Amino acid sequence: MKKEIKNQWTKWKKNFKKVYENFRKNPKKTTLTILNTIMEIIKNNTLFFVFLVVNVFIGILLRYFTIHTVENLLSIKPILADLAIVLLLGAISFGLKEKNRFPYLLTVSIILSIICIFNSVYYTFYTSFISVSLIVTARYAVEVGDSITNLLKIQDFLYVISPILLTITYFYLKKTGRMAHKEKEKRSINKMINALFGAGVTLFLFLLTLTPTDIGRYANQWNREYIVMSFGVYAYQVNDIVKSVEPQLTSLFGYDKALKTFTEYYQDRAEEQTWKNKYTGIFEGKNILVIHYESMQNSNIGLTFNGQEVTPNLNRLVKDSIYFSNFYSQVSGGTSSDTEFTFNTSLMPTNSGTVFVSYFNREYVSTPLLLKEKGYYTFSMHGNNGSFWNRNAMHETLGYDRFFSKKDYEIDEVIGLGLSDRSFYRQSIEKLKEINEKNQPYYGTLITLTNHTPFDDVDKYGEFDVTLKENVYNEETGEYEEVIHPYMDGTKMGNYFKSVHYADAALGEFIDNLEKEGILDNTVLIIYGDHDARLPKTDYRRLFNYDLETDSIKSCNDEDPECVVIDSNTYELLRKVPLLIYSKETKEKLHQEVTNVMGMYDVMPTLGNMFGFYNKYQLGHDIFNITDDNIVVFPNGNWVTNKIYYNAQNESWLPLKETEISADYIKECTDYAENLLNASNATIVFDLIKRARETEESDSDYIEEKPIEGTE
Ligand code: GP9
Ligand code: MN
Repeated sequence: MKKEIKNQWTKWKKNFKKVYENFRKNPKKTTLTILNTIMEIIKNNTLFFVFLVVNVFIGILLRYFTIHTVENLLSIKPILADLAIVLLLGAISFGLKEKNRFPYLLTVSIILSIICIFNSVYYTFYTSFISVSLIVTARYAVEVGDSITNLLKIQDFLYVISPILLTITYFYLKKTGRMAHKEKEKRSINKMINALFGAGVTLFLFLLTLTPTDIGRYANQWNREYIVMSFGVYAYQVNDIVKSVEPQLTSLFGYDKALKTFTEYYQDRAEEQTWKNKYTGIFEGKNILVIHYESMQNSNIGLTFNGQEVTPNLNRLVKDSIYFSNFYSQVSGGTSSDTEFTFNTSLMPTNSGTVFVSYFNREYVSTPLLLKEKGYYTFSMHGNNGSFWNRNAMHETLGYDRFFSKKDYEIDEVIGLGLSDRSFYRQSIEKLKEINEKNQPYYGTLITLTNHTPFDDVDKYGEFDVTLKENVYNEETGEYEEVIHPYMDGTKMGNYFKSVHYADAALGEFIDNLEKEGILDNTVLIIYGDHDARLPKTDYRRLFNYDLETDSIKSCNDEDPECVVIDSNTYELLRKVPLLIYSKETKEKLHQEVTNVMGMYDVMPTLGNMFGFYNKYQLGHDIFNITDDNIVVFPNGNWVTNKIYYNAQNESWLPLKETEISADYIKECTDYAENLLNASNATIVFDLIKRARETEESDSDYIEEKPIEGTE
């Protein structure tokens, strides 16, 4: 091989010299000769070149259909990266016997098109690119998601053109006899070296285009859209595979860097809470009931159809609660489980895998564990299988004494995914009565189920009209007549509102029963929407910009200030969820609306201040301490403050206040977000809280064992 490379190198040098000299003498003729030679090379290696072109093309197609910008379509960076990888993969084919070449190229093309298809489908649902680390959790998404046929679009299958065109070319070449080769069984080492050289040059050109930000983001893998935009989907997937196996090989690499990140991030953290405000200790010793409200969005609150409230009960509760109206969940691929995790630990989801599934065996400082130290009994309740999201194991890790799951409930009424909320609450009340009698103080989490996508069990939700009724004067009869416009009827969002209305009625009954049973006398109720319902943008456009004359969506233009533009950034703001703290005290005097931006990771520090517990490793803040200065970081590196929503994927932003935004401000917040995500990831993946505790323990052992001076 060494000899062949040397020979090829001498040949290239000689050819290059010759071409250069000819070019100086007769540029026109030489250019023509070069073009002819290229054509000749392509003709003699048609299959290889078709392989290159189609696989680079499907990479471009994927970026276009997911990220949707023209500059993205024309961006040379990812094209170079895709080409380098495809060249490398194609080069290998020349090292194979001729008869194995086509099967090999076909297999690679199938794999590459599958990568594109999977990413395309995944992007539709999660607005992000797929991770192989999520394969273990894929079954959860399949079990609870929209039926797969609802998700698939024609464009998801365009990528099969790669293996199809390759096959057509192969049979065409075979038929026309161009495939026949004198040395059929021979490997073409020279061609392989040439192709590898081509891959090397392309890679070099690609590396020249990279900025330090590109490299940093590739290494961290938070910002998946950005990576695909700059590195192409193939390089993204390669990196994703490396990142996904990394945790399995923690002891082999990454540990030292992670430890450094962790140590630096937490080095100035106090061992105990350092601040005080008027909420410090107000609920000390009280019971806590948490309602994890499936897919409940903040935009439902106050929304009406023909004068009927979508969530009359929640609206009533909001008035008597400390209501956080600018609150975001911070979920990644682990949705419900990510929220449970962040709510209870103030850490973020990881950049690969799902914490509940991949990192359930780590050590965390959690709300249930801290409350247990204060004598609380802790439990969780959910009508679905205990194994779903690996809750059986993870609820134990989080410190719940008891997890009441499907096997503890009678499945007597099924809506959507399983046990209906009404039946779940009814059966839970019985368990709660007992706990309230025997186990005070307690901390309990109730995880609801009915209001879950795909919201198609409409018949069971009960009546809720999402049409638009209008009273129109009829000149002929001289009377007003009711005209019904379809509005949201038949849309996914319309069905969602029906489902929400059901879930709200069930919650209303539950709270009435809690009050009746006296369970709320000494209990604080925390209610949060676990994440948004992932409703299509077009449904929001219809909701806000409905043209009842034509039963269609008005297209926004500058002349219409009423028109609500729904782009990818405004959509993110609509993903807000509600958070409420409700108790006797809030009903009497503490009720208020808190409008400062807040994330799921701020709940633990905020509650900690009220109930008297503190987590040194919390990433969020007590909202009553940080107030206007807060920042909510999302798992993909995007962030939001009271001033702007920043999209780190495409570096665009949406102003939320009329103030000057400086480049320094954006940089400062973006760095803050990246440091926080890196620290969180390092903490979880490398189990560093456990390590910190063990180090502290061994340090204190050492101090204890040290002989007291002068006693020896
Ligand atoms: C299933 C439920 C749904 O038990 O918690 O999980 P999600 O799909 O929302 O992550
Ligand atoms: Mn959920």
